[in-house]
Amino acid sequence: MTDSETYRTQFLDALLALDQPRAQRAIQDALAEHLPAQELIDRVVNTALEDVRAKQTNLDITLSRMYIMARIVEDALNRLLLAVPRPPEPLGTVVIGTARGDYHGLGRRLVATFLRVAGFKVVDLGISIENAQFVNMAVSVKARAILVSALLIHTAEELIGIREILRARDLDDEIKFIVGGAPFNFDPEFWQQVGADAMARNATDAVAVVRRLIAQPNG
Ligand code: B12
Repeated sequence: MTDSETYRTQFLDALLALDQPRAQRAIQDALAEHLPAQELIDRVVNTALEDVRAKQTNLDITLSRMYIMARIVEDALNRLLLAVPRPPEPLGTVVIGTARGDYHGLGRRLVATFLRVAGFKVVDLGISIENAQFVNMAVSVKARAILVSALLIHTAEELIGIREILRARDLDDEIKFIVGGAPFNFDPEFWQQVGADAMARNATDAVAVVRRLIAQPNG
């Protein structure tokens, strides 16, 4: 029996070598050994991603390599998603998207995938989304939270508009507003300046924050 640490090393090596078939094999072999999918997400994929993020922060990884790695991680998570036992009812619906004028999509897609794995119903609007669109969609699908990814400082600053719309429509209590992305990781108090209810530094923390703020069965 091989433990998750061995698969973690195999997965990370494959990731750093940009070798998608080898990364897939590590995940498939681990599943064939009956390691629980949730354990593989936490101990294999997520810890490998943290290593990669540390290297990215030290500028050891180029942008194009980062892009390929994020796609490999997304593919692994989508495979694991199929193997994770789902709660009998969705834990709640959330709307996610990237801020207007912002074309960075990798972090948002990872957060969306982690939330789906955790049992939330996720409506992903994609990139460059207007503030009003977030609120309109949240109302229309009865979402309990709006999650916005912003990687550029100026697109993050504009998110105060979401709080203004929520307040004007008296939706502050019903719909939580959560942000994430590089500017919020760089300045740990910035989320408050844009009127958010919370931020999270990574996809695992995003799940914990959403659980804390909204989790209860509502479809
Ligand atoms: C890859 C990348 C790109 C790619 C994006 C590819 C794509 N399809 O997504 C491309 C090449 C397109 C790009 C373009 C640009 N980029 Co760029 N990019 C990056 C880079 C290197 C990595 C971002 C990334 O994908 N990381 C990997 C993912 C997995 O991590 P993440 O996004 O941080 O997401 C995690 C957390 O932040 C969190 N999270 C993310 N979103 C959310 C949302 C919620 C709700 C929650 C709770 C959590 C959460 O969880 C995620 C998973 O763990 C960053 C550097 C950085 N440090 O972020 C620069 C960076 C964001 N880019 C930057 C810039 C300047 C640009 C350009 C303006 C460059 C140019 N001159 O054209 C353009 C802007 C285009 C536009 N209008 O959007 C700057 C922004 C600086 C600033 N002060 O605003 C950065 C910080 C680089 C730098 N140090 O200068 N970029």
